[in-house]
Amino acid sequence: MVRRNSTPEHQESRIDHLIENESVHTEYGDMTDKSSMDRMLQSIQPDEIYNVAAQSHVRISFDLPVFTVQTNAVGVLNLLESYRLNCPKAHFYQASSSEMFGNSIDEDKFQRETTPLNPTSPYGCAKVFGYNITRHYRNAHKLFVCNGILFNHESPRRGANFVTNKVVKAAVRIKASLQGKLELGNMDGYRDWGHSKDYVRAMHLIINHDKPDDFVIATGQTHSVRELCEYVFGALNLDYKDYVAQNPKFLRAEELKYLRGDSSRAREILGWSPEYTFETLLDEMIEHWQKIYSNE
Ligand code: F7E
Repeated sequence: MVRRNSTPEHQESRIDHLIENESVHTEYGDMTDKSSMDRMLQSIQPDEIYNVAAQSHVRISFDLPVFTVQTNAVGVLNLLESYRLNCPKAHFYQASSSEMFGNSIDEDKFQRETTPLNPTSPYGCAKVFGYNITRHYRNAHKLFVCNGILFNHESPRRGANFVTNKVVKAAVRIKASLQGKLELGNMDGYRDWGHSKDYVRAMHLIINHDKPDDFVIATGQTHSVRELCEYVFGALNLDYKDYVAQNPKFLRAEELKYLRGDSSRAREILGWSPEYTFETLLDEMIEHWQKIYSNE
């Protein structure tokens, strides 16, 4: 499902290679327009539905709180209703998020399926609604719906306004003398960063499990944004302290300070474990940007 965009060349540019192969078929739709989902689900009758649609940027959700809630919360309800009425035999995956935990941490300093949800952003609040309404549809209507509670997942395809790709891209540009400085927000937040390929594999395992359930997907390792900078600039033989400055415009009205996920249930029940580490993930991202800027 693709959203209409005023410049057609940006509509599907990130999946052009799949569309050219004809391995993907797209239709216009929007999470705030239930009629678009009815049309699609009636005609396609899918076996599996993955809802990964969202206004996914946490800081921007403070600027666009109503849009974020309409898309990330009411949008999930639109899709669940359309699914319930048009193709209830399908399996349904809801992209829930570690941002739902907010500043709630268990005594052993991990977050897991039983950790209370205490969100600290409009994005997190909307995701809590999406999570709860998905569980409600499972209990009330006996549908095969599940939540993956995914911690941060990254790859070279990550948008460059999320911190991993922002840091990697800037460090490679600084190394190539294409840029002088990098401005960031809070450098003392901790995140549990994994690779999107590992996490998409987990989504597929969750939706194909023999019963619908909710699972935390995380690496179990946590690093601060400062440590991220240290690793990335260090890999390029640079000292991040010479280049990184704080700009308050990247701070959030309420910061989520610490995330570290315990994915034992997914590891035991689904047999999932990540192949990438923090370091191999970042090495792949560095290599990606080096290839792009070596041509300039
Ligand atoms: O921030 C800090 C920022 O925007 C990570 C989304 O996929 O994961 C993602 O949400 C950390 C935070 O991701 C900058 O304050 C410092 O502590 O890359 P991020 P996020 O907010 O954790 C969750 C699981 C989702 O569900 C979301 O959809 O980095 N930070 N300086 C910065 N972050 C950004 N973006 N830009 C900065 O300049």
